[in-house]
Amino acid sequence: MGVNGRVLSIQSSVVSGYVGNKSAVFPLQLLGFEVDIINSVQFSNHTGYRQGWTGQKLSGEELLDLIEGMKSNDLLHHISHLLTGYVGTESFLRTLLEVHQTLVKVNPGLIFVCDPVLGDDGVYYTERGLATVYREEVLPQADIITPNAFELGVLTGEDESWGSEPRTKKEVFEACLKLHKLGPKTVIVTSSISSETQFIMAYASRVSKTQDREMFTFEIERIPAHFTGSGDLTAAVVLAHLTGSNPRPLMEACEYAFSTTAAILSRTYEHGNQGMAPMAELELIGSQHLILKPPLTVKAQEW
Ligand code: PXL
Repeated sequence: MGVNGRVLSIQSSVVSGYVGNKSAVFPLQLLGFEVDIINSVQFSNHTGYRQGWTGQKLSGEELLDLIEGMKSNDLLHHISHLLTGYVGTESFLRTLLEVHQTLVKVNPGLIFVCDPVLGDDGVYYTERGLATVYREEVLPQADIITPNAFELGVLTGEDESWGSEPRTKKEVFEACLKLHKLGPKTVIVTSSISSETQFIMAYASRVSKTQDREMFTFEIERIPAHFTGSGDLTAAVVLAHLTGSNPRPLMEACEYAFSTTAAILSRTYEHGNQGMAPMAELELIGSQHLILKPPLTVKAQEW
């Protein structure tokens, strides 16, 4: 297999376990992407552990310093994708935008895949002001975004309260349309508890240059546990199947991506890891066969 592209992945990293880059890089590499890795933080473990975590954060200046070094060695021109995930502060998010601008200058065809991490299930785990920066400054630059339903509600709501979380298919696709109008042509809603079914729901919405619209819904088997890092994994496999040198159609790319995450979560769960810290870690390495060739259990429905 040839190389599918070169992703600059700017995400957190943990020494032990699988979130952020630790969750995204291995699948991307398995699926044929070169990955240039910048760790926005390096923590001992993810932040859900009972005894806390230790580690360091990269500052905005340190990030720009790394990019400067790459630039002077002509290492930016072959970057085809920028992938970003959890960002803790508004200032670091704005620096990421500067990095994006630098990359686009060097490669105008760059694809920016942004997971606008803000929170989940009605709870913020970032500074509230981040939502405004995402909405007003980041989304206009992003090509593909992967919010969960809570983030979709926050990004499209009148205020930043979680009461606006869209729950029905109609509400979700209306919210996606609002996001398309802000910039991203592709919106993939990675998980949502639906008021209409007993499944976890996912959604994909894409507008073309001529404003034609594709919309799909996906029903995903619910696993009775919460896993950390699964959103980071999903964003990476969405990037891999939807873009790259042989992109799949939207519907198929999402079937592959959601089926991959579902298979890894279910394998992790079956192996006795029931999603309780300190064991809430994805079995990523042992699941490489599922990344390469996922059983296609998640099927798209056209909306
Ligand atoms: O998966 C999101 C994530 C990313 N980075 C760090 C985290 C988490 C979730 O807990 O702790 C450091």
